Amino acid sequence: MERTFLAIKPDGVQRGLVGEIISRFETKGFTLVGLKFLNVSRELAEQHYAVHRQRPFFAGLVEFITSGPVVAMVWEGDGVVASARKIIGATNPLTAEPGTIRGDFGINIGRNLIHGSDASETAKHEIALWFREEELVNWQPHITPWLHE
Ligand code: YYY
Ligand code: MG
Repeated sequence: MERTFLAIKPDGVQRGLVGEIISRFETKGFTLVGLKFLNVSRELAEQHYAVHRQRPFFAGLVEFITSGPVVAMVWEGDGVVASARKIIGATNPLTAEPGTIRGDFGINIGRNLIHGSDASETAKHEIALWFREEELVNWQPHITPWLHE
């Protein structure tokens, strides 16, 4: 079963949007398999955003993501990687479609509320970076027959 890594960034936590954001994935029908609330170390932040190392916004991004607690999550379901990216919306909240998390709650690219893995391979890498295997819960929600034929 496909999995993705999502993280509610410090702005989402500080603005009291944790419940609202989790709700979008829960009501869609995806399955929560990992959840933790943590202060991100500089080392983890730099590893997580390693692909952006050379970009001008990298230092500010690491500063921001380590500035307050984040909610790190793993969600499971068919097509969850691409679907979660749609639910999250475009990187810049100003141009993100209304109805998406970023489109509904943000106005600035440096405060875009949530991270979501961009591909299945990236998701595997990010899940391993943020979670130990025993922190992930394998379970079968009772609602499954009402979501799948
Ligand atoms: O995957 P996504 O979060 O939508 O965007 P990325 O292109 O991977 O960039 C990661 C992160 O960096 C983005 O969520 C905000 C920040 N950022 C920025 O502050 N300024 C930019 N011009 C581009 C990205
Ligand atoms: Mg990205």
